[in-house]
Amino acid sequence: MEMKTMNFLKEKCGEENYKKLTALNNQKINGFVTGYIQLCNPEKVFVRTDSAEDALYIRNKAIENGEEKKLAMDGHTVHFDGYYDQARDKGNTKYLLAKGIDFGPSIKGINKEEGLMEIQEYLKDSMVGKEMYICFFCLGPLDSEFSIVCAQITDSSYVAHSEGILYRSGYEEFKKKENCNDFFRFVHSAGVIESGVSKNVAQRRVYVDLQDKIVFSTNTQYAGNTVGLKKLALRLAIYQASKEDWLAEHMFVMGIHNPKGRVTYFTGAFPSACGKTSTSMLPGETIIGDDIAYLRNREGKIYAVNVESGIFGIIRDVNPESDPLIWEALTFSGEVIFSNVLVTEKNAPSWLGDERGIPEEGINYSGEWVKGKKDAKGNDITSSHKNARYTVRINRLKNRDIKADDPQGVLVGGVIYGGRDSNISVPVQESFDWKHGVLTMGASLESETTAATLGQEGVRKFNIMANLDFLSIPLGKYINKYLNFGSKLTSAPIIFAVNYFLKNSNDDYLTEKEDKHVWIRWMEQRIHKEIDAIKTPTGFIPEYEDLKRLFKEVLNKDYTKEEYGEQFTLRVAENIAKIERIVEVYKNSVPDTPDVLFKVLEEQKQQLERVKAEHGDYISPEILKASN
Ligand code: SPV
Ligand code: MN
Repeated sequence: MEMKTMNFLKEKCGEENYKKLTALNNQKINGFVTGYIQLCNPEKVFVRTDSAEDALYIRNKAIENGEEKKLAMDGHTVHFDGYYDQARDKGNTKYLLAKGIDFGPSIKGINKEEGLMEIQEYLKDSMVGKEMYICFFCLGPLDSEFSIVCAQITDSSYVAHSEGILYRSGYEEFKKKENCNDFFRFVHSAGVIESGVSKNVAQRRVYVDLQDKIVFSTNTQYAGNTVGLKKLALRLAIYQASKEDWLAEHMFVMGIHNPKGRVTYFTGAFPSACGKTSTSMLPGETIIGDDIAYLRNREGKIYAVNVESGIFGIIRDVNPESDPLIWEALTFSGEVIFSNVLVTEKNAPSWLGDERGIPEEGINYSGEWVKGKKDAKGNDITSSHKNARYTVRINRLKNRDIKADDPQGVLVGGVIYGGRDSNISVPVQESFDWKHGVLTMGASLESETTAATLGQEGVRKFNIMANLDFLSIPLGKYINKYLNFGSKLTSAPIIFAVNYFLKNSNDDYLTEKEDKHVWIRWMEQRIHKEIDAIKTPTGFIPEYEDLKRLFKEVLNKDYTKEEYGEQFTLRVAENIAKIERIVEVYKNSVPDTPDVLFKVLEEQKQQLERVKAEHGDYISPEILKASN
């Protein structure tokens, strides 16, 4: 390091932090840190090593500076994001693209020079009077071919604290990699803080530079926009994976245990707030991760790891009956950050659907709150936000899988795609093969929007592999990548589709929240070829007798033929209309769509037309079975 830089860093960081930083012996890190200290101009700098002491320092800072407040229970804190900063901001998340590069209309880009200038302007002096935290983490297990080391600069102790819970520490990993210059970088500033929240949300920006593997985020606090290692890193990882031979997915990883002790691992991709986390935590099964997975081909088989070590989960509807494991982690002492919940007069968190009743008043993301409070536009302010969250380590869950940190990953037997679909697909079905699953289930995924992103809720939207929000390569390329990945497998996992949100014509849900446990146990038996299934134009569906047995075994419920008939009726017209919508999306906005997608969807449509001519628009599973 040049003498000038050395002296500058020493002066800004202080002796101790300077030592921690330079012990890494990493030129790129030194340059990175120096550059952003110069630009952001913090009052102080803190370097986080992997020590418990450093983690505690950051947690204490969050409490000291008011980003988090202590709750009554030991280890619990609450954090509030601004009223208009409660979800991922898709509109202001953009890729910095060189002139002439375009990812197609589904992926937002901005001219690189222009975007860089804008964001550097926002970051300039953004940390005056604040402390800068420099943190090192590792995506994926330590010492693993899956993993990627990362450096995060932030002025938010809440962001740094969250990352300490959500990710494996990576300071020592950086040391081991000796002067490595290939890592992900994140620079975040919450910008001007007023009453504890980012003031200039109108200038909220998340800009992603894929070539330099760096993401900038500013004027926002919500973790989905700020915690670099989460969705910002996923965007970088998808790009990197596309150049190498692996996949970066919006997927849980979990183990399903049959009564004889056999364990089969599944990954599952669902859009936000569609049951991904609660599936991964099913009691009696084991969790590896709930949100992001890396998948690699080893000897013709897929292996997966959880990129994270904690959960940033939606707290709405977490209650002792439906999610007993996380309920326990959230209602006993131990480190938890609650965000955007209501804080009661007893200084305890309260959230929608916690089955303890909504208090009359409290403190929430709008300040002091009383029942009936409305915002400036006259809209009701809910006690706790619909996208309120908890941040905990996975090891707080009693059913953490023993292979959760295995650097080899786990062998994947099944891949699941799910969306919020009120009137088309049956609760569970199995694809005919990898290609059919990828194209008709993953690449054709639609889901009704939720509070996890800004904008209107309940609007049906195309969401390829539940990963559209994070895609950093053109869609056609992504599909081809999946197909190629599959073609190199000698033993591909089976692809399934689930739908937890099917309704009848009275708008009532046809399935219960816990029924997902039965669907996944059915998939487990299908993978091991223990049971037959009924072939339909859209995939294989369960036989009644198998579900009846599983409902009894798993949930101790009597499952009737009427329920089965209603749930597994093939809705022909709805399925045809969906195919037509998906074909339109690809035709109109995905210029590089592979032909095979149109071919497979057309074949499926013709099959549907054929059965429609014979049996009409709604075909019961009995009739489907009889025509097998
Ligand atoms: C999601 O919205 O998919 C999440 C939370 O997992 S966020 O960090 O906002 O992406
Ligand atoms: Mn997610």
